[in-house]
Amino acid sequence: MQMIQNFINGSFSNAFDGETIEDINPATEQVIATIPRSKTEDVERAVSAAHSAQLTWSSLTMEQRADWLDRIADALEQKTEMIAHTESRDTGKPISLARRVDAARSVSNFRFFAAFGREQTPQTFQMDDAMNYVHRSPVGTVGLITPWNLPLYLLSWKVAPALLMGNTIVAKPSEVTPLTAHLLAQTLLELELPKGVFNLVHGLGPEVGQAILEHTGIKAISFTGGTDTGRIVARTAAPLFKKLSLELGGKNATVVFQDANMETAIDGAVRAAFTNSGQVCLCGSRIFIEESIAEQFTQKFVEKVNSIQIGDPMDEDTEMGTVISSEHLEKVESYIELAQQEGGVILTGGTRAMTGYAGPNGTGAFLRPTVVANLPYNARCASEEIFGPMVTLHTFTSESEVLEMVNSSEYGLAGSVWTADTIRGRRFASQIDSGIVWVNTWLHRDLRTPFGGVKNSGVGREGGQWSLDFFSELTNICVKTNDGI
Ligand code: TXE
Repeated sequence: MQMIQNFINGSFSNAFDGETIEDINPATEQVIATIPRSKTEDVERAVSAAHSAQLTWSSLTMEQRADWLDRIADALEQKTEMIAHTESRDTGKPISLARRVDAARSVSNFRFFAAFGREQTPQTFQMDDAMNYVHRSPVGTVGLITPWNLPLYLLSWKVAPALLMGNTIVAKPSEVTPLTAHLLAQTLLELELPKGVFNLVHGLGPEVGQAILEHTGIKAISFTGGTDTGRIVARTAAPLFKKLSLELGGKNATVVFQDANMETAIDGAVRAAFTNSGQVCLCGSRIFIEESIAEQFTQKFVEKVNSIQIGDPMDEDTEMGTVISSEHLEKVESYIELAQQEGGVILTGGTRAMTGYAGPNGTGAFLRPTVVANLPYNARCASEEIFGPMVTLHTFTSESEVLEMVNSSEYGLAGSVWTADTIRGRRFASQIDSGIVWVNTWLHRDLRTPFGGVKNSGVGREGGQWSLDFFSELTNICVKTNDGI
């Protein structure tokens, strides 16, 4: 069992009061690590270390910081297998997915921002009699709070641009999946990143997370997590005038028009629904099918879902592992029960998976991918974020009808549209209240593009230029060049 420690001012230490929390592998239900249960005092130490490092770090040139990001990417790439195994044990996700997405994307996040930083050119605006120079400076010490579904991927998505722009960091990973954040801290220690530039405090959201939000020495908060927690973050940080980026939940729509390529749409809809056991904020958990193809689509969709291989996350052939915890399993199961009360018909799934693989207690948080039909589009199960392997199917007869159903959601993060007519696809996509819409694909990411949601899915955008903007302050310096006016 690993005994994880905080990483503050370049060295590892316990929480100031020595308290710990257990970290559980959801596939075996065994305790695999303990982490510090940090509090305000630990955040205080981390912020003080970050402040001491601020000048040194921000004095480096963008080019020098980009070199650091490349060094971090190289070091993480060397550890691909370790990252994938660690993430798989901590989250219960298949090792193949952890390798392909979590490990690979964590490396590419650092690589991308290194290259993107080097491409930046100074912004100037010439007037007849003056020149405007847009000067960027770091925000200062920033707080990064991340969730359990894509632990290192989402942390690196924030750490890379924050470092690039000259900020120092106090990060808090989810208490449910702390291991790869620790691995990142170990890597930064090995690379001898200047002390205090990156600090990691582990613990519970309402304790150490809240202390980060409240600390007046932390000037910006980048948060990814649930919408309810997002409200707490906004309520706490906004009156302190911190910069805020909130990436919250989603209830994303997959819209399949009758002219869509059936095979491609089914593959895409299954992937969108069940990748990472449906625990990606971009997952398409409401599927709207044009009525004329609904029967055929539904039959083939269910066949495809039934072919998903559930089992030991460490098995290379496994396509779906567990959900994040037994508590979360119960939450998803409560929605399956609710779906039936609401009049839904379960077409497949709905029960715990008998995978032939189970932890020592004969359990593990395995749930069969679940497809529910016959629910009104505004039923609770079709409206609330479930964040598990459960989708609802709905039919429509016209574009205006489906648009109304899609936009009835309180969320607005992502969506996908499947049609042979890409002009219609683009037009329809632009009418969806959402930060990201894919046409004939899903989770096709170019890191230069804006990422974020509308409505209850969040505030602000990250990605490419938007990340650089969030992690920097802009000063316009206007220099008068023509005397006499
Ligand atoms: O997330 P939390 P939870 C959704 C999903 C899930 C629900 C709840 O629907 O079922 O949220 O998940 C930290 N101050 N998403 O409860 O609590 C917490 O420790 C500061 C969608 O696990 O939002 C963790 O590090 N921080 C989402 C982080 O917030 C606090 C991914 C996120 O956890 C805090 C995960 C506080 N008061 C869940 N309370 C997505 N958008 O991808 C908690 N935290």
